[in-house]
Amino acid sequence: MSAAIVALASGQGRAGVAIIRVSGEGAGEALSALAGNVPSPRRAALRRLADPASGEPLDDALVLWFPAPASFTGEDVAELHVHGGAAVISAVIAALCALPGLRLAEPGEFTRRAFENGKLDLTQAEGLADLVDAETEGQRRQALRQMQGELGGLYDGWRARLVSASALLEAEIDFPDEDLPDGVASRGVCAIETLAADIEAHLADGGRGERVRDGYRIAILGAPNAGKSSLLNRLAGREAAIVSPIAGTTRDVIEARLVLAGFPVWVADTAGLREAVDAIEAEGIRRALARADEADLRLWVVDAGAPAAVAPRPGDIVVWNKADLAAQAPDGAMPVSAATGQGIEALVAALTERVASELGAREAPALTRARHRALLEEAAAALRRALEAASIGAELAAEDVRLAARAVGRITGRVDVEEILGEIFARFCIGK
Ligand SMILES: Nc1nc2c(ncn2[C@@H]2O[C@H](COP(=O)(O)OP(=O)(O)O)[C@@H](O)[C@H]2O)c(=O)[nH]1
Ligand SMILES: [Mg+2]
Repeated sequence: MSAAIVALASGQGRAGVAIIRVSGEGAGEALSALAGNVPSPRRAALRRLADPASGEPLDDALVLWFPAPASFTGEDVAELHVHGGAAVISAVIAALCALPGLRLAEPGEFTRRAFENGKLDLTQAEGLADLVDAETEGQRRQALRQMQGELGGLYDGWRARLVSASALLEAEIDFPDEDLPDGVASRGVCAIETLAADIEAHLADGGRGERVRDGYRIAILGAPNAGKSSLLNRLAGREAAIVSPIAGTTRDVIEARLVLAGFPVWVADTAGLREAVDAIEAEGIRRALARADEADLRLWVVDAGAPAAVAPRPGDIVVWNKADLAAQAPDGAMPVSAATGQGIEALVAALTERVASELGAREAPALTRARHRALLEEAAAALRRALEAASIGAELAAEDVRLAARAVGRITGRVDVEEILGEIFARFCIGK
């Protein structure tokens, strides 16, 4: 067990209750130094806390004792539920840190110890970080599934299958002239083909899990004066973008964040698409087109009073704006009036349905991070090489399968992870 660390585990600022956590060697002594005798494991007890140096009473608190290994970190853990005022918290933390061997925790240090003690794998630690950051229902659900080990279980399963496929190939290397049971090597090749297909299908999920974390992106596009900025303001419910009858008003990309179907959504208003009159507008149009390219969905706004041609891609939505002024919407376009609000509810319903169908939960857990994507791409590339090499010789193939297993193992932290640990845990806040 490592030396004990101390931190505020609950949020900063005034609150009814604040939770101070101590983990490591000496946590039990620290608890009894402040609270008298240690309560029975995992049972809350009311105690008068006092400063061990001066005897000065600090607070009345609920205290809990989680002896190793049945604790969050896998070490001895004490929790002090004190009154959530700044002076109480700092006095209790100061009294704890004055005890020999205790110090303040670094960001993410509790979770790092939990990982090092095998309480969770790296994907679970990342899921925990996402759960703490989750702002919408969809984010909470995805983070919870990941924290509960669904994604890590999938990757560990792949790693185990890769290890046994490489064993089948190695059997052929080690006993080339002996009579192996029929088709040992070809069973290895077969297993690799299936795994490569599974990994590639997971990679080709359109970034669903990453969208749930970072937000689904909608770009509003169309001619100047079509009412793009008015539409953004309608959707956002506030004056996010400047609206004016002067064409070319919007030049930069302006974004508003919405929550649709429980998922974060970024809606971007852009400069109107036309021949630019100056260099700044030209840059605005360049940015608009770049945003259109990255977006998950494009809304093409057409001015019903002066319809201009638009270039929707399959799946894009055409919005027939200023329906209060003019003619029937053409087939397939949604009539709205950003000015009066007419048709906005139907548009929001269509967007909600789209976001829900693209990001909504599936059976299989989604890929959630660029870190996982990079390692899986490495694994998939190694498997493609292995399949090519298999026709030449088992040695080459076996080496590539081992590389693939290593890459997948690094996602959950089963193999050489030291260098990535610092990066992951430093993103946590202190006390987590
Ligand atoms: N009558 C009517 N006018 C609108 C509507 N939407 C926008 N406008 C007006 O059209 C002009 C251009 O709007 P704006 O949102 O700045 O267009 P953008 O250049 O596409 O961003 C402004 O004068 C708006 O008040 C609408 O639904 N009906
Ligand atoms: Mg505008």
